Amino acid sequence: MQERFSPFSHPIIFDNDHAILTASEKLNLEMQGRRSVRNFSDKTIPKEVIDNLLRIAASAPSGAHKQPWTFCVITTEDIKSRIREAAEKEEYTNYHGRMSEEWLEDLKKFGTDWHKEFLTTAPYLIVIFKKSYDLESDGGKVKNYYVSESVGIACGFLLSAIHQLGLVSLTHTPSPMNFLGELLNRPSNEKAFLLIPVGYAAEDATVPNLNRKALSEVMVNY
Ligand code: IYR
Repeated sequence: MQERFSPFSHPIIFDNDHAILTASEKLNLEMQGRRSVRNFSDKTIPKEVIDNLLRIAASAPSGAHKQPWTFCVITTEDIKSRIREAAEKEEYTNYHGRMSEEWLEDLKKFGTDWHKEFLTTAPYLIVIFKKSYDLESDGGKVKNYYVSESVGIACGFLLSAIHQLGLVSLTHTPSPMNFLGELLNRPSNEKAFLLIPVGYAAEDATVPNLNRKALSEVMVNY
């Protein structure tokens, strides 16, 4: 039988000296350059890269280590077109009455509308599904815990890794997202959580000018 515990060994050695502070500053600077991008190049990326990105995402912690996620990777043009068509249909309704005036006002600085060209341009679409519960082969339900927290953390790992490789992504939430489960034939225990196009930024890509809150506004020291 496998032992319940084994010694922990970190793959990176942290040394509390100046060099390490510099490394954390460098990582901070690199991560500050991460942006949500809506203008994608159609240039392809080796599938092996996506496989490794998803290994990273799937290494995230989860409630009771249940790993309550499924990552669907879409490259087939026909499926991308059907996703785009369905997403644009929902978004058209969102932008023409379903979203409040306040919401539309909040979105003005992003220049978004119901057109979702990136859904057919980006070489990869990753749709993350959360498993509210697990299904056994006999149809029995098995409980998962802190599902949204777990899947959210996995998506954070994924976005960070995509950026650190020099690629770009967008956290897209066409709403409602039920059409994704139907289109991709997902079982009833899976609910679409996020749709993330992944690729290179288009050469003429632009991003809105936004300011991040200062650390002093988001951190409270006790
Ligand atoms: N899902 C819509 C609207 C939208 C909502 C939020 I909150 C954003 O930060 C950006 C867009 C869309 O994708 O256009």
